Formats: sequence, structure tokens, C-alpha cells
Amino acid sequence: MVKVGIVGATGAVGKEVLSVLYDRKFPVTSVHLFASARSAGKTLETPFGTAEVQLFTVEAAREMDYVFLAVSGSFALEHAEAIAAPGGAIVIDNSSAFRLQPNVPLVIPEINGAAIGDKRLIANPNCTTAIAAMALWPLHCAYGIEKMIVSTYQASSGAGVEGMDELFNTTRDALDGKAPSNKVFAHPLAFNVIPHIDVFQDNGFTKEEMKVTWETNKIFGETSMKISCTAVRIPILRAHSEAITIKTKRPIVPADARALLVQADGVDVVDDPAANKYPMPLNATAKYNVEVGRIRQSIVFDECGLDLFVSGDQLLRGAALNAVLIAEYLEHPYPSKFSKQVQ
Ligand code: 2RA
Repeated sequence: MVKVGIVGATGAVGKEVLSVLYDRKFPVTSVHLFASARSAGKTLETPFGTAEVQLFTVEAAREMDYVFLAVSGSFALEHAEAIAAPGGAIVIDNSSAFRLQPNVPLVIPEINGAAIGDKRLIANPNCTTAIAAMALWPLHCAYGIEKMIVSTYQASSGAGVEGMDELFNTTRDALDGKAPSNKVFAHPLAFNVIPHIDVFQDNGFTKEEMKVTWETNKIFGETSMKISCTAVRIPILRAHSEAITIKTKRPIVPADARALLVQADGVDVVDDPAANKYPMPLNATAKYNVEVGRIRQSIVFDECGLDLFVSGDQLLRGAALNAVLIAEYLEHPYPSKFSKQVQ
């Protein structure tokens, strides 16, 4: 039985961490919600009952067995290492602050749980990376993905509760004939798509797009998998979708890819176009597994290429579920079902 702390429990991800811990019967003895002085003392309804928000201090957080950080990268940079220092808590950080640091494992437990080793600070991947990786890892192991092109369709929840609220408000404004106002997104999101998530980099890609390249390579234990991504925000509440084209080292056919993906934990193959069955964000919402479908031979890369479509809940596999699965892995480690067959 373990003591669990959550920093950022009122945010979209923090709330889901609480729900997932409860739903998956993670063996908690007590749950502690930490926040700044502004929120300390308030009470919050949680699946574990009414909880009073405690003032965050490093000392109090170090008393926990696990601390989930569902707050900003700057908070994590300031406090994560101190909380995790020997004698403290294991920290699972949802921010991007430590993801690319060589001494911090970036983990999707079904893929590279073993990378955790004896580390006490563990980074949770970006949602876009995690959702795609669930479908790509079995294919990479069996066929060796050399390069890929990814186009994303990302939900407003990626920008937290504020992002979801802004989607509702801009939709209402548009329907009421009012000029929609936007703060969270660069433009009104209602009835729109915005090819701009996070800040632009010198190479013309956004940071969100580059995260897919950087993080997928790190999680798959690669250094030179080429990934070109276009990340787009769409007026959807909380599930991201991604259209992906892979170029593999070994020839691949859709039927074999489907048969392989059916065996993958955390993945549902939804691929019966004749019956109008394919992954969709509405169906992937509130679901632990990511959906993969529209699997077809690539016209560009011929027998060494595949096109597929993935949808996954941004707040679950893309954040809270993955974080809780890391803690579960630490309680009961297990090997990845797939290992690389192609170098
Ligand atoms: C987004 N990937 O969708 C980000 C959130 N982590 O904005």
C-alpha cells in the first residue's frame, strides 16, 4: 500500500490521474493533493472522497511514495529533482522539462518500462508521441521503421481545461453570431483548424512537431529514425488522431500488420472500412486503449510502406493513464511483449 501525492489535481490531467488511480485500484493508502498557498485549504471531491488541498512543500512531497506532477515544466524544473532525491518520492512528471535529459527515462511502460532501472524521476511522454507510439512499436520491432510522416488532429484538451473551455466558448460565440475571442489558441478554434501547436523552431517546424521526432526516437531506443510531423489543432474535445505513413526496412503487408497489432496491449484494431469502422476521436474518448485502423499499403513506399490512422484519448494514454501505468510498472515490472527484430 502506498502514499500518493498529486501536484496539479484541479487541472485536466491531475483530475484524470485521480480517476485512473481509483479505477485501476492502484493500492493507495492515502492520496495527498498539493497546491500553492492560493489553493491550499480548499476541499476537492475526488473518487477517493473529499480531500483537503495541502500546501506544497518539497518536504511534504518527499513523504510520499509516488508524486505525480501535472503542472508546468518550470515547476518541475524547480522541484522534481529535490522531491526525488534519495529518501524522497518517485516522481512521475507529465511536463516536457526532463523528457530529453539523457539521465531521465522517458517511458511508455508497455514499450520501454525497463529503461526506468533505478531512476527516481521519470518523464511521461507528450500525448501525441505516446498515442502514436502504442501502434508503432510492434511494427517497429517486426519491420524496422526507417522513417515516417505524421499529420496530427489534436484536441483542445492538449491545452488543458482552459483549452476545452475556449473551444466551448468560441463555438457558442460563433453560433450566436458574435466575433469569437481567443486567448489560449492562436486563433478561434471553433469551425477552424490551426496548424500551429507550441512555438515555432528555427527549422520551421513547431516544438510539438519536433517532440514527436525527439521523443519517439528516445522511447524506441533509436537515434536516427526520421520523422516529419505536421501538428494541427482541431475543434475536438479530448482525443487526438494521427494519420501516419511509415517506411519500413522489411516488406510489410496490411494483414500481417493487423495480426501483429491485435496482440498489442493498449491497442484496439478498429479496421473494417466496409462497415464504416475505423478509429475516431469520439470513440477513443475516455477509453484506455488507442484505436488503430485504415491500415493499407502505402502508394508512395510500396511493399515497404504502410498508411494508418490512430485515435487515442489525450488525457489518458496521452497523459494520466500512462503516468499511472508507470507507477503500476514500478510496483510490478514486466517485459515488453515485443522486441526489436530488425536493426
Ligand atoms: C497539446 N501535446 O496537444 C500538447 C499537450 N501535451 O497541446
